[in-house]
Amino acid sequence: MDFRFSILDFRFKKISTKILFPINRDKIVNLKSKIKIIIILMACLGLGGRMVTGEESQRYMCPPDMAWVKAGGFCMDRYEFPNHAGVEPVSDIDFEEAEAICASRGKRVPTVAEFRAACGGETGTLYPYGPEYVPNRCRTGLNWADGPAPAGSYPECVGYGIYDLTGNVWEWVKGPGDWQYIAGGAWNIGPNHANCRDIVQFIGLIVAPSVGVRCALTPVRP
Ligand SMILES: [Ca+2]
Repeated sequence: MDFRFSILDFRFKKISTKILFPINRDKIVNLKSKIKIIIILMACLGLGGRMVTGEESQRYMCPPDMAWVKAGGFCMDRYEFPNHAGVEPVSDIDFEEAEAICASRGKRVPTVAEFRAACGGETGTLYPYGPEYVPNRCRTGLNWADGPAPAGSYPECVGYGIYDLTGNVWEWVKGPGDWQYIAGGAWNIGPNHANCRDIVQFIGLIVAPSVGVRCALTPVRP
C-alpha cells in the first residue's frame, strides 16, 4: 500500500464524516459544561448522598457513639465511659487512668473548654438542657448513698445528643496548663456546682467513686 495514498485516504474519511454528520460546536461546549458541573457535584457529595461541605462534613466523621459538638468543633462520647446507654459509668479512676482509657479507644480526655462547649452549647447555657435549673432533670442533688445510675437514665438530661454532662459522676477534664479538674458534678452535688461552668481542681492521683471520665476526639479531615 502506498503510504501517501493512505494519508490522503484518512483525510478523506475525516472530511466525509464531517459532511455526513455535521457537528454543532455550541452543543459540544454545552455538553462539556454540563459534564464539569456533574463532576463538581459528585466531588461534593458526602455520606447519605447529599451535599456536605466544610464543618458539616466533619460532623459525619464522628463515630456513631459520639456526638459532634459544633461549638467546639470536636466529637464527644454520648455517655460517660464506657459510653454505653444503660451501663453504669466507670469511676474510681485517677487522671492518668482516665487518659489511658481514652487513649485505648483512640480518643483523649476533653479540655475544660471542650467540656463547657459540649455542656453549655453555642449559647453557653448553665445546664445542658437550658439556662435554668430543673430538679430531677439530671441525676443531681441526691444523697451520697444513692450512688450513680446507668448512663442515659435521665433522657432529658441531654444537649447535642450527649447525656449526663451534669450529674451522675464527675468527669475528668484537662488543663489549662498541667492542672487536672473534674467537671459537671455528681449525683450528690446540687445545682451550684453540678452545672456546665463550675470546675473543681482535683489532684490527678486521687480517685473517688464519684469521679469518672468521658472521652473526646478531634476528627481528621479526609
Ligand atoms: Ca457526668
